[in-house]
Amino acid sequence: MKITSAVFMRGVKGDNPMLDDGVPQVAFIGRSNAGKSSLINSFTGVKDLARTSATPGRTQELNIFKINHSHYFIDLPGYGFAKTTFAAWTKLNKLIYWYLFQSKHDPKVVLIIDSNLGPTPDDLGMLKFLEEHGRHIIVVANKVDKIKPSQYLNQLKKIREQIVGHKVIPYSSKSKEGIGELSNEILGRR
Ligand SMILES: Nc1nc2c(ncn2[C@@H]2O[C@H](COP(=O)(O)OP(=O)(O)OP(=O)(O)O)[C@@H](O)[C@H]2O)c(=O)[nH]1
Ligand SMILES: [Mg+2]
Repeated sequence: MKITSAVFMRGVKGDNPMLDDGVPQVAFIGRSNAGKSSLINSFTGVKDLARTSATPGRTQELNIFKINHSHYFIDLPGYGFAKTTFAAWTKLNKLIYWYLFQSKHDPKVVLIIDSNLGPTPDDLGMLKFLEEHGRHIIVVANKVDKIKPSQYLNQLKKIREQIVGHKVIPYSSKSKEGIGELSNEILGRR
């Protein structure tokens, strides 16, 4: 489906009436630096829609974007980022945990992993939690442009062996490889 509009609505640190207005939500989660915000920018074609950074820990709130007047994309802070104070780390993890598992919101979840690293223990733990909570899960192996061409097939095979029971979409925010498949999964075919 073509993206016709993508607008930043607001950043929230907890519940907000906007999240109750019935617009379907798609949440982007993953380790810090996995490329959640970059994926939103490349997917929507709006370069600086979501703030990105080479330094992990950039996204600190639930950032809500409205896509095609039909969906909210929720850019979440990353997990597994320890280079901050324990208090700040705890607060961010609480926010992620609340939104995904304790609130009444039931977003489609796009779990983004770094395809060069493969799924980390944190990623696999998150996947398990999501499964236990019956979430609709889409797994994206991001940054495939960074895999050596000779390693590409083998690396994806290794990732797929660890992500059992889910489709894994190879993606690159740089080259936009995988954008069609991801669009079908997130927004549906047209
Ligand atoms: N080569 C390459 N680099 C990428 C890709 N996606 C993201 N990056 C880079 O990875 C870094 C982190 O990207 P972000 O989008 O800020 O990551 P994030 O997951 O939102 O990080 P936090 O907000 O800190 O949790 C940036 O330097 C991006 O330019 C990709 O597909 N290919
Ligand atoms: Mg981010």
